[in-house]
Amino acid sequence: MTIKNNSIKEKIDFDKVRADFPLLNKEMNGKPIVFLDSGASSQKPQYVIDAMNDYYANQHANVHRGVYQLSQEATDAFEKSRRLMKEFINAPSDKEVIFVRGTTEGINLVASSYCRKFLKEGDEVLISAMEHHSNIVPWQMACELAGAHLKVIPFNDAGELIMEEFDKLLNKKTKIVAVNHVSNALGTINPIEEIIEKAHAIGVPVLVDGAQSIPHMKVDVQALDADFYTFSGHKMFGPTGVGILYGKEKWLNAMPPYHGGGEMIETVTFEKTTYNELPHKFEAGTPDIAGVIGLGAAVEYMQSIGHEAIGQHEDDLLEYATSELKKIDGIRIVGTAKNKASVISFLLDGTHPYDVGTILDKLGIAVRTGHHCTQPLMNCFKIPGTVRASFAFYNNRADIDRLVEGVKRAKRMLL
Ligand code: C6P
Repeated sequence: MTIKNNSIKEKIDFDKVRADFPLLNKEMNGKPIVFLDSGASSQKPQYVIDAMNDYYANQHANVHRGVYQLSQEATDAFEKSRRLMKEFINAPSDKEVIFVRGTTEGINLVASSYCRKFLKEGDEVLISAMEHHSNIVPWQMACELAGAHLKVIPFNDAGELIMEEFDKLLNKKTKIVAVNHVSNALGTINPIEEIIEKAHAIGVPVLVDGAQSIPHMKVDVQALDADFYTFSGHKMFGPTGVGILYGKEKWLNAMPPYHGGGEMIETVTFEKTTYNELPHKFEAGTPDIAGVIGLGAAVEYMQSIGHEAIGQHEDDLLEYATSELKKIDGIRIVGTAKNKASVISFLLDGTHPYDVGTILDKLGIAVRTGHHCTQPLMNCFKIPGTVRASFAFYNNRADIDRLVEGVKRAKRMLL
């Protein structure tokens, strides 16, 4: 499969795009699958699958180690992915693009390494009430270790951060702010530009959890001026087990390494070890080489469609799905922010999300049910969880129609 970069803004035929994803032609419970759980993990185009197979069949060797041709070819393919990613997020340098296992590891790396150096007793870490557990627990652990305090920005009934409260919470004791760009449970797109600007005004760095933004929108880490930006490959049409931590060089240089082992060292003696330069200082051990190569292919694939086309198509789906679901009596949409990405969480009066999800499954419709790893958020809304439909550019209006019909059927069966 060959692809070309859609930088000249050709009109994209999304039916053809959909055909690139082999899994979307499968059935679930005897029905053609409607896959509406891309927020959990997206499907993979053949282009990504081929790139990974090709590496294992024709290129496999360890990277950064061998003088022989095969190892050098594998290293070139691996480093090509880093360059592709650098351009994709507009990082100033590929030294600032660290391969990690995913968003969770990216956040843990910063929470562990940055906080070991910079977080002291009495300091504060500022997060929001709509964070995924991955952007809560690592900071709790770091605060516990340092004797520091975790502070939380609240949100309003629509699921939008209350920025006046952020202004009050941000202060000289704050050592880092960590917020998501897009909420996985609500779809809210947070005003991270404003958060970063205000935090920088008093010298506080910001980590952005980009797990749910990167599949949907153009991310330019320089324009945002983010200090750290982290995301997972598997939500952006790439493989599982690989992701990115972008970090400004000044911070990454100042931070101690996270994991110790091969590749991250310059010299080792029993008395003392000196560390490798960036990005290798944070990449101990043999990496997920096939994953990194697959992630590079995912970047090329997304560029072949273009962010503008992706954005327009998904906005249309979000608008259509929201208006169609709202027509069903008893539907409550949880997360009604003005600025939203293609996620719809909802409840059906008098039913449990799990029961609705189970009926949808029997109809071939894959949605996620439960707290979506955001228990504190659910507690704020005083609900146990939601049914969540999350879209990608391979979805279409027919998928939404099947969802709406499925919810109506669930309503008839459960009430
Ligand atoms: N959210 C969801 O269904 P990992 O597991 O490391 O790839 O991503 C963790 C993560 C961090 N932040 C946000 C905002 C996320 O949405 C996720 C993953 C999935 O919503 C699985 S729980």
